[in-house]
Amino acid sequence: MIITVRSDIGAGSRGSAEGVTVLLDLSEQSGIADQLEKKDCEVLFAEGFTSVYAKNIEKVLHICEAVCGEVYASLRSGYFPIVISGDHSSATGTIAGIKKAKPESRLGIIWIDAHADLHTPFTSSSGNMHGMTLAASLGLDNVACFLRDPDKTTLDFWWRFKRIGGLIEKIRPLDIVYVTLRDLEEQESRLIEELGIRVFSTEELREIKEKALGTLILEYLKDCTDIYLSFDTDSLDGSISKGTGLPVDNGIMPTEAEELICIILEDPRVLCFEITELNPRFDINHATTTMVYNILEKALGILKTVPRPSFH
Ligand SMILES: [Mn+2]
Repeated sequence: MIITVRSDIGAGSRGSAEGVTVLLDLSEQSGIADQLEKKDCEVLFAEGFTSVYAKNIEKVLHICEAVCGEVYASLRSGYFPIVISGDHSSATGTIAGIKKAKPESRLGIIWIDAHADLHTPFTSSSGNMHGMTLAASLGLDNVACFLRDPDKTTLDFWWRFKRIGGLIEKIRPLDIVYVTLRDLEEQESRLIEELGIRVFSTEELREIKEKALGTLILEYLKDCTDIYLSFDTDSLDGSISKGTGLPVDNGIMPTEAEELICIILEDPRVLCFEITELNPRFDINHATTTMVYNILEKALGILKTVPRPSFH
């Protein structure tokens, strides 16, 4: 099942919501998603509380609650959810939905992203929610590295945001794997170090190649019962891919990303895949759109071939 989330309000710049429509349109034109159910996550843009510490937090909370509900329903109905989202804050809802559907699950997270998304309202200088996704899923505040002193209303919403789906600590730090992480702040790198989160750099990928890296990642997550794979467009090399909110150089090449994602998706423990942060407004000559669409096409191809009772 394809779940679309047309929201970009968790990002610093607008436009990634349009990326969702572009990817869905291309999929429909080519017919690759013909056999799949589609579900659009309703995104209502009523007024909501916002603050400099966590921009649009009330709306992002409601969107993520909706994503949680759709991912939960999808898994419980026996589908494999493929989430196509605007900005990466949606993944807090995705993870919450997976845990709600499978509370006993030990969920491994493969986060292919230039960024760690480990900020909180206490540490973020931008206040952009798409930089807080994994901190929320881990139930962290990181007050030790505080930079700001958020007001009570912000913290009330932050508490609700961490608690989407009913659980606060949904995942364990040691069950997260970062791939091509390369643009992070001091507060985030301290957390990664303290919590011992596994990071694979672009250099490591290039040295051992996709197949060996995929095997290494899956082996690292051997004790996890389920795996969620999240692909942020900004993991792609910023020198060739501009169509995302925060492009960063020294990233993954499109063919490397395709190969690695396919190897990971061959593991039957993978129960959800998300693709996010394609921003057509910044996409010169549709280069990034083509790269991301090709990744989606390859991923759908693999998901169709690997026996999974839930893929429809
Ligand atoms: Mn991200």
